[in-house]
Amino acid sequence: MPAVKFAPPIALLASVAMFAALGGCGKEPDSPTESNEATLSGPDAKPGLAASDGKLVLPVIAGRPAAVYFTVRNDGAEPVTLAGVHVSGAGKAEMHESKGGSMAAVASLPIDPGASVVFAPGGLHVMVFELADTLKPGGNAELTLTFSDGDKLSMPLRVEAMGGSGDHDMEGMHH
Ligand SMILES: [Cu+2]
Repeated sequence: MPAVKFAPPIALLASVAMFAALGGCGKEPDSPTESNEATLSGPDAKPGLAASDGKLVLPVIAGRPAAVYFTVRNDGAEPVTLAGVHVSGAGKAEMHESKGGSMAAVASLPIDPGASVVFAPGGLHVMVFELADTLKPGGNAELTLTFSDGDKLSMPLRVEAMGGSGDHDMEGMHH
């Protein structure tokens, strides 16, 4: 019977060196997407999907709907279909798409493998109704995406007051 062989020490040293090199690899420390994506490893993290840059823009006039913007990327091998949205602290949230000055509800949204979908002013957005008054500028909320297979993905939202000129097209377009 041959004696049990131990892994050559050189392999161990090599992996230690590699770990050190990876650990030292410089990433921008204050990148906002980094902190957003860091929370996606919880129980509500759908495998293969990454969401980032989430924000909730409060209406100028209380009682109006807010808008949520974010980016979601499908890094998986299969297409997925975004089928629903929920925002913490809000009674109702819907996917909408602005088209030529009006907007239409979006019931479901397919995302191909390798594709990103950007919810941004003037295009796709989540319209948020019945806002709790706990949602204040500078605070946080949570967006949960539900997919057609029942999987969910949650991401943090930074709560902002409506400010930049790019957001003004939301005003007056709802009831
Ligand atoms: Cu809308």
